[in-house]
Amino acid sequence: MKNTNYIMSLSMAVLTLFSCSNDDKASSDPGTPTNPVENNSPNTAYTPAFEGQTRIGGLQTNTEYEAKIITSGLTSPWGVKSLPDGRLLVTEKAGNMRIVKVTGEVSAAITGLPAVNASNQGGLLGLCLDPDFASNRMIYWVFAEAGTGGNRTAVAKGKLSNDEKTIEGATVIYRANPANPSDLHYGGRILFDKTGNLIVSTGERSVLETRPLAQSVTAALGKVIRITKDGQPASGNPNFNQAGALPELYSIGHRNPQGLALHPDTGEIWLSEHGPRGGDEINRLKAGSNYGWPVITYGIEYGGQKIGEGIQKKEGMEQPVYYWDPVVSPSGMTFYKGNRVPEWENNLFIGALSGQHIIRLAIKDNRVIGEERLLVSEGQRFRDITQGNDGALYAVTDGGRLYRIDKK
Ligand SMILES: [Ca+2]
Repeated sequence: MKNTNYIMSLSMAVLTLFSCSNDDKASSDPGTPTNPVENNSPNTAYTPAFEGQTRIGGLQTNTEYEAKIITSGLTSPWGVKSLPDGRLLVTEKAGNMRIVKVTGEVSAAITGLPAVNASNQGGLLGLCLDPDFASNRMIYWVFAEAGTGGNRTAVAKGKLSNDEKTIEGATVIYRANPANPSDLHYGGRILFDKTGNLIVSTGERSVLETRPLAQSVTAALGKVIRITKDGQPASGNPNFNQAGALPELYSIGHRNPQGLALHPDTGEIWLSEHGPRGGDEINRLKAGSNYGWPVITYGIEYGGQKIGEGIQKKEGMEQPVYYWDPVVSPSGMTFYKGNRVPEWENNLFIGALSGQHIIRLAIKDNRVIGEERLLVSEGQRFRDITQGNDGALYAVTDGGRLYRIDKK
């Protein structure tokens, strides 16, 4: 009953807010929230830290848009980014990188990449292009690497050859220590921040032995790191004020963050992470902050037990901007910029794996004000989504599809 009141008062507030601006057709009007999109019961009776932190009112896109399958010929694609000419550069989990034309033609596998460990959740993961790609043709990517002591999340870079058949001079520039035999929870997204440094998300590798390392500033697991193009700690990184603290750390206390996006207006970094049973999160990153895992969480163990002390809030630990219970498994994400679909301006789009849809979150003053589920009828596990240079959204699915989503 309390939740219903939240939502009713929120929708009225939003309605009032936007009814004032309808005449000037404010491009950021996301629509009027209605009932939440989630109908299933939560796994817990945990209480949100603030109104609208979960189960916000539902939205519906009014502008006519369409989703076209460009190709179904990919094999477990994991990351997608637009090249300057509008073609898509895609990673496939087994270790291949390919270029896909918007007409659907898929290139042969690009050679020259270091070997990946593709067992279970590992493989070739996220990618990004150098801000100067048009002149230097440099690409950066994350992968699961087998080595002494087990597996690591690793970062490599290389130059796309002029004939686009190979990556020249591929070099591993960073490895997240310590290694562990687990082949789960690698994190795996990468982007350039507004200072020209690389931001990389790493997972806590899932097993009970490594899970607490998400809180350790001497381990690179369950972190966001900020490094130069050569893999060195970036200047201006936060100081965690502890002996042995890794100088590459940007934020700590993450579980398995598979989504990163740069806010187009603020330049802030937003992150998605998989929770356990309940407790998937969207976080807005602040340098030097602790995002709580596994001390605080809105989820429980898969077997139903509480995690740690079973607490959701603690001094010195950040609250998620938004969370889901039950989980939707949020993965790659991007902010939408532009007015092809006017109500999408500055909205956050996230691929949902177990949820089998694309999540649209409308955000105002760093709080979620509405949620929509797109492409639900496709029945696909959406792994990554990006905005192309033509303004359309492009999304890849575990089933091998690449979608183009745009105004009709
Ligand atoms: Ca958290």
